[in-house]
Amino acid sequence: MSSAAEAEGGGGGRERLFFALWPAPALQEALARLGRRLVRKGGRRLPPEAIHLTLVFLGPVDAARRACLERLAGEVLAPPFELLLDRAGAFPRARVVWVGPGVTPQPLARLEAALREAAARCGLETDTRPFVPHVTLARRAAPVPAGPLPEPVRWPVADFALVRSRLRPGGAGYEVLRRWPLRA
Ligand code: 3AM
Repeated sequence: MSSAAEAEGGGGGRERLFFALWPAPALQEALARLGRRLVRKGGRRLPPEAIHLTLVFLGPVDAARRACLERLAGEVLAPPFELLLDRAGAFPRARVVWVGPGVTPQPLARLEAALREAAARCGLETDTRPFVPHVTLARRAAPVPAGPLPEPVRWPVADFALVRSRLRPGGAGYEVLRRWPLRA
């Protein structure tokens, strides 16, 4: 397998995919500014266009499974909701600094569960760790103390996305492939 094929998602025509909430550009900019305040030096802050909330990481996916995922994603029922990003935190082992909701809204939990089930029905194994909704703002960063944000960020969530990740020397490059509106 060529290294290029590997970067695309494991070769054999597979793509490295995940489901995510993808903020509008103005919100991505606001979150990037927040990242600059939280991580003042060191670390690698994400550029605004890369900022997102991962719902389900799928790994390398072939064309047939992608078609299956897209079909089942279109059947997901979860209402639009507001996400209040009101806490900062860190995953010290992964050296990730993030912001996230102190309380997970029910529609978000429902959406994540439905997409995880869709992945399983399409024959994909996903992470078995509990879902910790977070928006990564910096990697390879010294941990910040976990705690409330002085100025919480409100995110009106109206859709979710299937995203392709391409590994590159400077960090992953993401491409939103398709979006589905939330509906109850
Ligand atoms: O949303 P964040 O930044 O926390 O770290 C990757 C990123 O997480 C994660 O999926 C998100 C989109 O790329 N990721 C990468 N490989 C993974 C894996 N094997 C993974 N998550 C779970 N298992």
